[in-house]
This record gives sequence, structure tokens and C-alpha cells, in this order.
Amino acid sequence: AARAGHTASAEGKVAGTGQLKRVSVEGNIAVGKSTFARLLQDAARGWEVVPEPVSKWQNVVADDAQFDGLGAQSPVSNLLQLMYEDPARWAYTFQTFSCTSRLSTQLRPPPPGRSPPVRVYERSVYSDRYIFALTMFELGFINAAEWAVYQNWHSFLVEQFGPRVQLEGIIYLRAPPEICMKRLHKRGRKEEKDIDLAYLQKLHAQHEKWLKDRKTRVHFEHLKRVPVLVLDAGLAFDRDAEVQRRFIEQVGTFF
Ligand code: DGT
Repeated sequence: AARAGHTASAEGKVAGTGQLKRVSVEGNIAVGKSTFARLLQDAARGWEVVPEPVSKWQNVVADDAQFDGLGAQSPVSNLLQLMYEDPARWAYTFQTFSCTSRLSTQLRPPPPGRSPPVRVYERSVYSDRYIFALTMFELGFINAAEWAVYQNWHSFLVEQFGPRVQLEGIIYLRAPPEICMKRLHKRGRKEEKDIDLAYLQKLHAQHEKWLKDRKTRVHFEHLKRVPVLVLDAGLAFDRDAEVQRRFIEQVGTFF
């Protein structure tokens, strides 16, 4: 019953504005973005969660397979695995694909006959740039020319699509990298088996810096004003009903 009550408050606050809000859930690898997004969807029935297409990155197929003579024999590439195996070779390619798939996710029209008051994305074209692409550049896996080219087309695309890819809110799931490491091991995604704590620490610091300094360090004007809700995702929100209730309450207040 408590859950239903908070459902109403999370939903009501947003529905009252009468305008679609687009919100991205951000946070480190394995922090629990998908779990949290499902929680939101269950709690506020009108909300639409648009998941991050990780499986797309694991199964890349050529659009023109029927024309290149290979047809059904056309290889399926696991770009996620290639990127972790040889980041210096594949990081830039990965960012071109992750960013375009995020862009298409953010542009996807709502389901027919339904106009949800809130659309929730797992990550965004902005974390693609300010978290991952930047980290890959700082780690030397994307070189200066690739980084400049990435920024060039990223700015161009985001500016072309304008309000359609803007966000009205960010929910940042903040957790110590050590906890994310434990969750990552527990989930056991095969491509991620060699990820070390130093990488998660680097991504954690990148999230902190991005969200703290976004008023001065980001290219896009609207992003400087986007409100950020920080949730303590070190807590066991996947199984603790009281933590879930508090999170939903905080989301309701935030909007
Ligand atoms: P969750 O639900 O919080 O457990 O989220 P994950 O870990 O399933 O999803 P996420 O977005 O952190 O990423 C899935 C995998 O893809 C993970 O190994 C990190 C990697 N990844 C995601 N986005 C990017 C990106 O833009 N660049 C690079 N290099 N890796 C990325």
C-alpha cells in the first residue's frame, strides 16, 4: 500500500505539468541503472522506460548484408567484446555506434496511442561524450584526431536535433566503485570479466566531475541548467523495499 501511495505522488507531480519530460539515469557500470529504471516503471505506471540497447552492441550486423555477397553468412560482430579486448583499436568505433544507437533511442516516438508524461533513458548522448568518450581519450585509447572528429559530429547531431534530444532531468545513481565492482562480478557479463577497479574509479570520478562542473565544462547550453537528482545507490535498492520507497519519494519531490 505504501508503494502505491508513493506511486501516485511520483506520477502526479510530473503528470501535472502536462508536458513530456525526458530524464536520463546515469551512473557507473553495474550500479543498477536497469534495476532502477524498472523500479520507476513499476512505481509510476504512466512512465516509459527506454532501455539502453547493450544487445545491439553485442550483435552488430551490416545493413547491406544482402548486397555484399555474404547474405546470411554475414558476420555478427560483438563490438562490446572487441572494445574491451583491444580498446586502442576499437574505442572510437564503439563510440560512433553507442552514440548513434543512443541518439536513435532518444528520438524514438512514444508507443502508439500513448503519450507518457515521462520518458526515462538509461544513459544519454551526453554521458556518451562526457563520461565514456572523454575517458577513452584520457586513457589514450582514442587519439586527439579521433576525439576532435567525435566532438565535431556529436555537436553537429545534437544541435541539429535540438529540443528532441534535450533532457529535463538527470537522475544520478551514485555508488562507491567498490560496490559497482561487486555487482559487476555478481552479474558476470562475459565481455566485462577483465574490467578492473581502476577503470570503475576513473568512470566514477568522471561522473562526479561532469555533474559538478557541468555549468562551466559542457558544450551544450541547455545541459548547464538541467537539474540533477543524486541518489545513494550504494544502498540495496534492488531488494530493500524501504529504500525503494524513499527513492520513489525523492523522484516524486524532484519533479
Ligand atoms: P546497470 O544497469 O547500471 O548495471 O548498467 P550496465 O552496466 O548494464 O550498463 P552500462 O551502460 O553501464 O554499460 C553496459 C556495458 O557497456 C558496460 O560494460 C559499459 C559499456 N559501455 C556503455 N556505454 C559505453 C560507452 O559509451 N563507451 C564505452 N567504451 N563503453 C560503454
